[in-house]
Amino acid sequence: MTEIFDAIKHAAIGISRAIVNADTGATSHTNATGDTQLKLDVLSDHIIEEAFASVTSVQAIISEEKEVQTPLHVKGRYIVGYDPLDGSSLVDVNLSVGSIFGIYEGGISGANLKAAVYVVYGPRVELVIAHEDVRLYRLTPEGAFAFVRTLTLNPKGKLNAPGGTQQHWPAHHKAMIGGLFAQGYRLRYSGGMVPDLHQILLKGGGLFSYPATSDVPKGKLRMVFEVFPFAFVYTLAGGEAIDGNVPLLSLTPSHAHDTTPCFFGSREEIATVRATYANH
Ligand code: FBP
Repeated sequence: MTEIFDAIKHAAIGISRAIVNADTGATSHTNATGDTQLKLDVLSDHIIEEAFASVTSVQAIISEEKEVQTPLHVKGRYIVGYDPLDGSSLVDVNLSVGSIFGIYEGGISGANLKAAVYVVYGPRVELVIAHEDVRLYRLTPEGAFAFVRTLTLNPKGKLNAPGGTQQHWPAHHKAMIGGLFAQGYRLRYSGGMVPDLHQILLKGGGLFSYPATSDVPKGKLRMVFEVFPFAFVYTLAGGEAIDGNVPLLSLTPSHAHDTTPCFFGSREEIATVRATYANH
């Protein structure tokens, strides 16, 4: 596993440089989910592919930017599913973006996730590794990731990050989100799931939600590349991650690009979600 984490660290440094220096214009290609690929998405994908090419424990990689798996080493134990540059449209407005990695053993399902890593490219470059516990690292001027601290979620937080277009939220979801604000929760939503979930995790807790809506009935966020890795991080940090009813890590996609409604948070906020969604 260490060599996988090292490859991710290496790729993260390359991507952080690309964000600062590379062309951010759009390509004419669309990815498997139909989004227009930015040059930076493609570049980040190449950087990650190159970083994993020599890692013999990796059997295959699968990117949010590609339709199918890329086989690497037949005797490798792990499949790495990743989103090379999540929230990439935010680069042009100079907000934080991120890379997300799930390390699977024996097929891509929530239960087969063995570790998760994400990188936040913001004013600082930070990397979080969830494997046995959840650890925060920060990129130093010397180009190394220095350990900062172990991350845990409080049983209850103060932040609320509600995703999706409100016009399309179901009534029970709207009432739940309104109820949290009525209790004093503060809105924190940038539109990038990596920095939004990172903020909640570092500030001790709260709720990030991306529900089923009338325009995206199965949610927007992808299980393999986005949802499972963060479900692993939040669960290991002492929080919970559910689809409204069941733990996200109990789900198995029928296609690598499947999406799901998702809720990540501290235990109290997730109890509120469970109570709200019990009859829906
Ligand atoms: P992309 O993969 O197209 O970048 O979408 C992912 C994402 O940007 C998440 O990072 C974020 O949480 C979500 O979409 C925001 O969606 P919305 O603007 O609908 O709330």
